[in-house]
Amino acid sequence: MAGKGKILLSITGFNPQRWYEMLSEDREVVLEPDGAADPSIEYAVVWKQKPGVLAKLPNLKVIFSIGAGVDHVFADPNLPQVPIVRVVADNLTQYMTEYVLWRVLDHHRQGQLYRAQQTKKIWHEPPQRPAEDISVGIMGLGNLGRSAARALTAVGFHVNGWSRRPQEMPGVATFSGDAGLVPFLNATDILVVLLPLTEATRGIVNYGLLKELRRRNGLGGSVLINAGRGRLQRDADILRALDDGTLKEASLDVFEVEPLPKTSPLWSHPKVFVTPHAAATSDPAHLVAPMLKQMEAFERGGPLENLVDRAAGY
Ligand code: NDP
Ligand code: OXD
Repeated sequence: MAGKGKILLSITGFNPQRWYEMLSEDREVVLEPDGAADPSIEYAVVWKQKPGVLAKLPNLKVIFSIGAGVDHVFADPNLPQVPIVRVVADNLTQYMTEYVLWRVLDHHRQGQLYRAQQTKKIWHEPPQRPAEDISVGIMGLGNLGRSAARALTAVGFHVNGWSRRPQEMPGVATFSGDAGLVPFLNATDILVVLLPLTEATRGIVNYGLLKELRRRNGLGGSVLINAGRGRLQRDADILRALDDGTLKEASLDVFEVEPLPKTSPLWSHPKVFVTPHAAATSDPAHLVAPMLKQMEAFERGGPLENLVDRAAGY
């Protein structure tokens, strides 16, 4: 471990034990508050770090987010000006792709209806339609959005994608920027949100946006699936849209406030499927090794991969 930069592990919201054990196999790791101002700390591995803790480190060189999203890192108003590396990993991408496929297929194959029928012992077969009749629109055609798009096209869905900058993707109709948003929504039956939370995207999934989705379709309405971030959406607007028929159903993995308060009507809404920010878990068994590899490469003078663009906020 001699000569290797020390790591500060700063995690809130869950037990960091497994991350601590695995990182410690290679380098010295300190947990707050012991290591908070230690000059030998060169790396920080974080999830929702305590605000101000990183600014105290005089020799911090790189911040590693243990998630793909980095809004939790930027929430710190005293964030030091060092590179931020985020997670881009096959394992995490696979989890998210599975989640998106699962939710899209469940809505497409009318899971909600069959579950309701089963509770009443109703034997009734509604009409079926092929995947190719349904357009799934993915907001956020990045690492996770592109993988989900590939899986959905392989099943036969028509797929639209929306991104900040123009993108090309075989088999996917792509839209970008403010000008592309309404045309993208107007051509979408099932909306999948895989955007990062930034100043530009906060609250974007609101009633006005949901109104633009295509409702006259084989599904009998439009569907929202959000696995990006909760503060991309307005929970109250989703409830309003579900109650007035603007939305047929929703699958929500993320919420404005997490954990979702027990008083939220989303918990018991018959048209809502809730998961607890569990679409794609950051598993240290898959993510620690590439993180340590990056630290080693960085110490040999190599470039960092998966860097966050601080100006864009993701
Ligand atoms: P990427 O950075 O690879 O992709 C982000 C995509 O969003 C890009 O296509 C980008 O456009 C687009 N985008 C960003 N800002 C805008 C904007 N203002 N307007 C239009 N498009 C925009 O991120 P990932 O795919 O790796 O991850 C996406 C998000 O998924 C994460 O930020 C995180 O919040 C969430 N996530 C949720 C998890 C969960 O368990 N629920 C697990 C993992 C991630 P462009 O291509 O032009 O850059
Ligand atoms: C992530 C997450 O950003 O799990 O990776 O939310």
